[in-house]
Amino acid sequence: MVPGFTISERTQRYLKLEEQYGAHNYHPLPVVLERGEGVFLWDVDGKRYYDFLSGYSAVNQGHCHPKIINALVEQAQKLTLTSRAFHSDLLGEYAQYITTYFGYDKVLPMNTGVEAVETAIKLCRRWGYMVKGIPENQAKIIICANNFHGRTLNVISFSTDPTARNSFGPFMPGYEIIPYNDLPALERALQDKNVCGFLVEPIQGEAGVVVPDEGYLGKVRQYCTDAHILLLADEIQTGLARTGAMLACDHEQVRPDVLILGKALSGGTLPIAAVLADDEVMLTIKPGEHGSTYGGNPLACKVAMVALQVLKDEKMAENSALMGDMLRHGLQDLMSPHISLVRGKGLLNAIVIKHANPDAAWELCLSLQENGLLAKPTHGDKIRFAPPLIINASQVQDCVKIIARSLEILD
Ligand code: IF1
Repeated sequence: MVPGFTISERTQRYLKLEEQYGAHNYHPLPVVLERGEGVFLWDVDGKRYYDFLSGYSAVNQGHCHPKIINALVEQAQKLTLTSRAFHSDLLGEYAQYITTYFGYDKVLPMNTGVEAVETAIKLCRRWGYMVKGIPENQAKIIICANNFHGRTLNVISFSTDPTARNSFGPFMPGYEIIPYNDLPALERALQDKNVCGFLVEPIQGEAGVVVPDEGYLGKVRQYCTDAHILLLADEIQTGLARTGAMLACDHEQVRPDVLILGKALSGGTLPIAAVLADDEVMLTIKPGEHGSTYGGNPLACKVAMVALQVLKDEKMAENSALMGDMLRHGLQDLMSPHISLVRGKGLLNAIVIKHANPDAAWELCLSLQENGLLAKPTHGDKIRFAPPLIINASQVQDCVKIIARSLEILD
């Protein structure tokens, strides 16, 4: 166990409630949070923590960003939902705003990330039949191993993670899995004339922040164009300034045919996702053929515009690049025998723990919690370090010290 680690009685009460009445589909750290501001979170005992998860990159702008919260509250007092049976005064304005922001003809608004992924896949298949001329029901989409694109039955149909898939079948056909960061494999898969798209994370998040070789995305873009198929980029986690550029694809000047956004599109306030594409793709879906009750609601439209504006106004991509470099260098300089690898881009980072104890990463996270920093292990040995993008240099240095001190429990 982690020396000095105790759970207060107050915290225990919250944990018990969840345990008894909530489904057991998660294994969170034993911390109960009640307040957030900027890079910080506070638990029910009033203890303050650095947030090194940022709601899995939904809170890029920092917790309870005042401009985003103001927009949320003001709009909530005026109009929240019309459904798409009627127009609202904000949908057109938002559509113009976000398409101009990212340089696409049109947007299709959804709510959660996985809904946007599903939307992108539907668009891709439609385009395959209507534009490329693939015979009905033959369309194929290429996907990478170790992907994470969400948890619907269709999306887990192309997951390679047994934990996400096992005993949830039968699965949806029409997908071919190739290794990530493997151009020859992509080239081979593209020889099938029924392929209509390639769905890819520019950096694989859940896989443990796997950054592909330099030049990979650029080549992927070229291969997709040459084979006349759509490049679908899932930037739900890597987008919106997280990796030190507005989109991770921007690092290689790659423009996907279909851009998928979610998470930080609302700055962590409500589920807002979007799919962006040009007319040739977007207009293949006609009225009544796709949608959702909440997609494009006025509250979401308002919040998303402000959440995007704040990213630009506060130069969060630039800060993410600078602070990310500082964080990775700080971690490397620790020369810890327990860290076998530090990797990432901007403020999307992970360390790989090397230790005889298989629970070492979990115990390190408890130690970090004890010392005032919240991070979550994944796949047993990796820990993601992804603070809000407004973190400053002295805070990064403070965090590196906390991490150094916490590592001592593994000695
Ligand atoms: C959970 C992971 C992160 C995503 C990409 C689509 C989605 C996600 C690239 C779906 C969601 C979340 C889901 C969340 C944990 C988190 C996660 F560890 F599971 F993989 F961030 F790395 N594409 N990722 O990362 O978006 O429908 O959830 O809005 O607990 O499942 P969603």
